[in-house]
Amino acid sequence: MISRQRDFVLHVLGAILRSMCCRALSKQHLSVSIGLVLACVFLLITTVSTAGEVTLKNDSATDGSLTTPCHCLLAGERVAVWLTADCGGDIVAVQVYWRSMFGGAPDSQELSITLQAEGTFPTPGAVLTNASSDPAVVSNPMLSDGVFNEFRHLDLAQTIPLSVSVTAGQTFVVVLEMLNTTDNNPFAGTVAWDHDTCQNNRNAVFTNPGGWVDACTQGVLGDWVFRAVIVPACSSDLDCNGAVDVFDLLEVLSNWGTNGPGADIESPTNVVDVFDLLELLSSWGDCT
Ligand SMILES: [Ca+2]
Ligand SMILES: [Ca+2]
Ligand SMILES: [Ca+2]
Repeated sequence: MISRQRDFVLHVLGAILRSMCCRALSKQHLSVSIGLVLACVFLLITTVSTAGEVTLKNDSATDGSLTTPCHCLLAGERVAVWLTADCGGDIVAVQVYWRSMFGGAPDSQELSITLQAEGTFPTPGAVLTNASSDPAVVSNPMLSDGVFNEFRHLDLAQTIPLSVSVTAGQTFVVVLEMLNTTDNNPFAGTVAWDHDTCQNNRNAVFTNPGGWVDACTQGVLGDWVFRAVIVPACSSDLDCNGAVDVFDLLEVLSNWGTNGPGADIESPTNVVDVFDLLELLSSWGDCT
């Protein structure tokens, strides 16, 4: 009897607390007491879902209209972007923004998109390998005008997932090899650059003749809009120190209620809220 009464009291208290949590947290009030936050954490811990992905990029293009298409490439030429992984994890997708001058270009099938080692700028290194030791080469990518074209498989039939392991601080190169000529054809889809300068040692072109050259010295005025999507090995390790710890907790709290991209580790995205806190706490400790 005593046990049933205790369970009943706990059940009622839990319901009251959940109600308080939902009201307080839905208003994004960090002023709610620490005790209430901790109680909410333990009551809501079962709602944690999978961690998110991180997109690496050099460019600042938030909109395709804020790019310039480069109608400058011959068949067989290549465009390369150097990206650096903040934390270790797996590259699971690459993205290429593709556009024509006026829009409405037909889709273009190009030769390949390859992930390569850092090499020595402006020359990329060896081709990286997939988790199953396949060369990390997306064959015959189909690129559409005016969108970020994302590739998550190595083959057109989409049977071989892209999955390349990288370590924290590792630099790698995304290389697109052209099958079609876009030089002097503003109606063709092609690669594009952003509008706030071309960063050193990040953008290259393989010219024919000439070989690998720094794109910034060839009239390219911005960063190529190529990106890589990574699933971090430990998404809650916000400062990449190898553990989910108090530094990461402070980062979440200091970004509470904002869209702080450095602390937005869990859906809903674009807001740092209790779900990010729960994800962090559920993975507390050393990254494995
Ligand atoms: Ca730029
Ligand atoms: Ca950390
Ligand atoms: Ca979030």
